[in-house]
Amino acid sequence: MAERLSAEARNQALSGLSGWTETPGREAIGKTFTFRDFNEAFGFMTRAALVAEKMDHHPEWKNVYKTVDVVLSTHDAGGVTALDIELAKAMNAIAR
Ligand code: HBI
Repeated sequence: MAERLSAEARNQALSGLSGWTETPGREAIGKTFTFRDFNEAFGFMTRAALVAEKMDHHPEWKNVYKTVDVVLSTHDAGGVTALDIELAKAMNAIAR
């Protein structure tokens, strides 16, 4: 089971994750991705979903037209773990 990161480990990891920030009021990290249109946004979600499934680690996300709001947290650990950092990195690579 992935271990919850300390605040400083989380902030350290965030410094290498462009666009991701701590989620106010939650032990989680979040980012809003904006794409050219819905097609691009949903294509991103499709690819990210396959990575999440392979990791067995899933995002909390909301899509409105060309934006995708993502929140990552490890429910089992009650906070942010290396799994969230790994999935965030993968999402940034997909959205590049
Ligand atoms: N995804 N983000 C996230 N956090 C979890 O704790 C989690 C998950 N996907 C599957 C999963 N846990 C399973 O291992 C069960 O604990 C639900």
